Amino acid sequence: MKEILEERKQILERFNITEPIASIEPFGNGHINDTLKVTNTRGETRYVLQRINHHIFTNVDMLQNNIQTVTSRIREKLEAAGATDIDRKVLRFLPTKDGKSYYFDGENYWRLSLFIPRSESFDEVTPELSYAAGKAFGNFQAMLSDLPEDALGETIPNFHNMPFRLAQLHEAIQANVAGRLEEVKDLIQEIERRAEAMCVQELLYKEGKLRKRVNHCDTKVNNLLFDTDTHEALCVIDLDTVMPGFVLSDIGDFIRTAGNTGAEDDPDLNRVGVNLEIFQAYTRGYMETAQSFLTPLEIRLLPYGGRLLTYMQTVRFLTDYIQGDTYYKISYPRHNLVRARAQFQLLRSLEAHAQEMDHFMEPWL
Ligand code: ADP
Ligand code: GN1
Ligand code: MG
Repeated sequence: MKEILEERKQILERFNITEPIASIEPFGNGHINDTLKVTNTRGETRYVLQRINHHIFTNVDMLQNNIQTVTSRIREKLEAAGATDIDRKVLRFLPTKDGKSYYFDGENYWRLSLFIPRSESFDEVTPELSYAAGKAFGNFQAMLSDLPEDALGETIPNFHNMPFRLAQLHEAIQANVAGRLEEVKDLIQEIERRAEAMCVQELLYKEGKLRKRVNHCDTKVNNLLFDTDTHEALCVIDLDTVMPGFVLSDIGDFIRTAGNTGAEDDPDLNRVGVNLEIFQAYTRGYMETAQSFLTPLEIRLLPYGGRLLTYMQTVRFLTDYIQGDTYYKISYPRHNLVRARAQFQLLRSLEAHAQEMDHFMEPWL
């Protein structure tokens, strides 16, 4: 235990920190990076130390540049709007002693940000919190909407490109390296049946009917911090995937995570389904801050966004399962398959409620 702490402290020493540190402990439940919280000897959590997964984010310089661009733009906008308490509303990353935005220890890449005090994130939300989240994510997109087109790189190329994700699934099926194909044939069939309908965005883009915007691309409900006392939405975090993409990604991932009555990896499929109240509250909040820049087509497609991102996640979890679990962190051997089946169950529920959800968009059309 002591040795691990010493090792972590040595990493921290590369950054400009002088106060005495008591603990550096794992934090959060992300599937990609490793997140640690840094607490001082007075018991105050002060920093968040993250080990970047450089197998997935292969261009760490691009990644950190993106984050720098995004956080400084949001900071500018908040300052211009006369906001107070800005370090709780946008992440602040701390440079290393030699002025870099990350530290490379010869094997791993590390970055450090200020911990936002009196804040919390949730895996489940009430309609009130969902409404606040909608406003916050819409506002996030609005604040970044005037970034020049080449301001951000694609940190993971083709990240939310549905035809590309299907091609990856097909490659995994062909190779069948882990010999797991037989037990997932039913799921593959269901995926194939929906493939064409789920690749509509890329077609609309080619036809010039849909544009790309700066998106967060990972709007899981726990990537938003709320004020512990007032429950106002404070700060959008986990900025690794902020990049140009389709606007449906961001409403989609929120519905997929917050608008699910079960867990993302629920082994009990009876618990999984769409929570329409959460969808409605989120949409109301989102439309308040995003209506000004959305096109009527984008507005009409918002419920489709929920289905699309849930479908995409089914494909991604299943692909990883077939490939032998090389991408997502897993907690037990069939975890990725359980995740894929739970996501598919949610998709079916979203499909069953598609008309109602489409109808809900009418006031804005
Ligand atoms: P991951 O890649 O593990 O999802 P996140 O950046 O989302 O990493 O952080 C994981 C969790 O840690 C978040 O859900 C949030 O609860 C907490 N967290 C992250 N950054 C901060 C911060 N700057 N201040 C307070 N809490 C944070
Ligand atoms: C990953 O790191 P985390 O847990 O916030 C993934 C998302 C998926 C999500 C599924 C870079 O997000 O795209 O939607 O898991 N991030 C990356 O829970 O692949
Ligand atoms: Mg996260």
